[in-house]
Amino acid sequence: MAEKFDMLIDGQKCQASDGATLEVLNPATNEVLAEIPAATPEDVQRAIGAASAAHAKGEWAGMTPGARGDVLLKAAEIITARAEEFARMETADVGKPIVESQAFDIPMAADHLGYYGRLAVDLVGETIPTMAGVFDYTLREPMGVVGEIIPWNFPCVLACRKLGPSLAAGNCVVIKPATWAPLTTLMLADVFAEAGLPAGVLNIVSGTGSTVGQAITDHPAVHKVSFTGSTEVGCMIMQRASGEAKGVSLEMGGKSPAVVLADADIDGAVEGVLFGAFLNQGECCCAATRVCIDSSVHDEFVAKLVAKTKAIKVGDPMDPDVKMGPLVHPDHWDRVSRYIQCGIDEGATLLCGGPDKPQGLEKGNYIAPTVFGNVTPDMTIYREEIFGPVLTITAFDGVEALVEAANDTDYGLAASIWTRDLRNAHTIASRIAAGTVWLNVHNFVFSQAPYGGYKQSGLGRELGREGLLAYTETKNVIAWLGEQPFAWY
Ligand code: TAP
Repeated sequence: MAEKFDMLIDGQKCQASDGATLEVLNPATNEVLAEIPAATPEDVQRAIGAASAAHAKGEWAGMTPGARGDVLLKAAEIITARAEEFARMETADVGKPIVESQAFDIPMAADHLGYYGRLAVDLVGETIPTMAGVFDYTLREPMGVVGEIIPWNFPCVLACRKLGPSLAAGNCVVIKPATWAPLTTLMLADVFAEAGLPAGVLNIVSGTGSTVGQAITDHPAVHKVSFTGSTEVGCMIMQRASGEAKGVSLEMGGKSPAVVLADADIDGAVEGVLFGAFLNQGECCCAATRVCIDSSVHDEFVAKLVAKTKAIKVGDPMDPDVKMGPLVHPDHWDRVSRYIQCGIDEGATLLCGGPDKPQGLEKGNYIAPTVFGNVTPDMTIYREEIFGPVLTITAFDGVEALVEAANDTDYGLAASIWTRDLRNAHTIASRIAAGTVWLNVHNFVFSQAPYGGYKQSGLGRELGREGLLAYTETKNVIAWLGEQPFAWY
């Protein structure tokens, strides 16, 4: 029988007020894995009311930063102690290989909370020299109620990426997980209760984007909406939030290039591009989806890459030998499969993989890792975000053409450069319009380093110190200390 999950409003685990639920499918079988509450707009109203009341009460923001940090550190500790349970749930829900959930997702989620737990005591203002008789300083204050909306590809990581800094800064939160993979986010209710977070400070509301997401975005008591997801929905959220001049931060889509120069270590580049392209079935915002390679090393790279891609074991994500599980949902499988067909129809060369389910894996949303050669920059698969295990390879002549190709996109989330030449690496890094540039590696993200996009990939930064400041208001306090009152008239 499908497990029934609760949401969290005002410290109480609950179902939707009208009892409505949504089914969550196991992507490996498409059987029902769980039932979650489908919150109504009134439920969202109640959650935002609870967060507003908690903010007005001031208990959380009024605690010492060290005490707030301790709650986050405790939450990190609980997740770590329950890591295997969280990892298995993440894999069952998203379809990602269990080895990835164990090695990356759950440790990184705990690391995000731990990092912001430690940083909470370091949220400091400045003193600003201005003029004689004036003392000017800044205070970093919480914004109030923050609405957080996350996607389905790294649910636990991305929930903690928002909860860590927003709670460390003293805000109260209403968070909405994605409908296709909400389970580990709902599990965080117990984690934070056990860690000692006061009731109402964190509310977790499940349901569809059009009902729950929109109600969070539109509510006047929400001071900031922090969104991770597609560029299309992110831009719509920005528009809707503009009416009340709400704060908005957006982490959105990508079409990140892997730029392979003539002097690259080709074996290293092949390994790195595989990790960049196929981690999490390619359902990764910063995935290396476009290889832009110097013509002189194209053939060697392609031969080695295709051989290694064909050897990737696709199958049951709970199998520890599997490195590629199913896509998250049948609708998403349709979308990725259509893109692959489109690549074939537009004349790219299918080097491995394809639009059909691999033999014996028809029940789940499986797609074999797919590589296209002879891809030209006008092709749909070169330009649009596919969000699946689909890699395109395009040859260019020389550094200038490669840099131009890397920047020839509406997105600007990330890029990697593969070269042995230090000077080239750093010079090109400065010329690429992307929030993260990796040199001889791809897909590395750290709690302490800022992450976010240029162009249509986003607005604002998460992680690092910048990620904490993004959940604060700066108050400037200007004091007149002169012996006589300041007088003009
Ligand atoms: P979206 O369809 O944009 O959904 C993201 C979240 O927004 C979900 O919780 C969704 O709810 C909600 N939502 C949908 N419509 C909404 C509305 N009208 N108002 C408010 N919220 C709404 O993205 P996705 O398919 O889950 O994720 C894939 C996308 O996320 C890709 O483009 C990927 O690049 C991007 N992404 C970016 C990053 C970073 S860090 N830049 C990280 C991960 C993913 P439902 O689930 O109910 O639809």
